[in-house]
Amino acid sequence: MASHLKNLSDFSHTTIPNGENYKFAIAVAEWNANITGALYQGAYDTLIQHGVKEENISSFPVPGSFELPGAAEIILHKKTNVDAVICLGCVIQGDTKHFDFICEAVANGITNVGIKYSKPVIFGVLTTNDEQQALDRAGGKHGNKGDEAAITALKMADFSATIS
Ligand code: DLZ
Repeated sequence: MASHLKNLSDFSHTTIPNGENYKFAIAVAEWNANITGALYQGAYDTLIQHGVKEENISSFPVPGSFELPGAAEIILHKKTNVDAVICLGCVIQGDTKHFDFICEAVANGITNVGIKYSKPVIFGVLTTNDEQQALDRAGGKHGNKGDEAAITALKMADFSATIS
């Protein structure tokens, strides 16, 4: 199908696929739970709105964002019928280098798990300077990045299913 696209503008409004045939796992960090709870609600509601069945969404809380790649790995290893994993977290800049270590580890870890299992593993982790920036992106003035993560998961699950 991609070979019929003639220029970049053809990519700009790809439709959001119906999710009725797909199974999703959501791993969500408990750190900054007021933010990650909103991301989770946004992701869950968006999947339901696009046809995903309730019984095809499994949810897994983990302590912090650092645990998300490991959780995704365990989920894909044990639940082989999951089509995509959505990882949700919120890392807020502090006074130490902890922020940099966590962000880099999570981004690299999520990338590597997806490649290892050849399945979409979606990076829905806010990395912000302060709590207000996170709130703005968890149902505030910049939308809800949980919704966006769910749409990405739907598109990538469908992408994977249609590649032969
Ligand atoms: C330790 C820590 C700190 C300081 N900050 C955050 C954060 O802003 N967001 C987050 O999701 N997790 C944080 N954590 C916890 C780590 O992700 C992890 O759970 C611990 O280092 C234990 O591995």
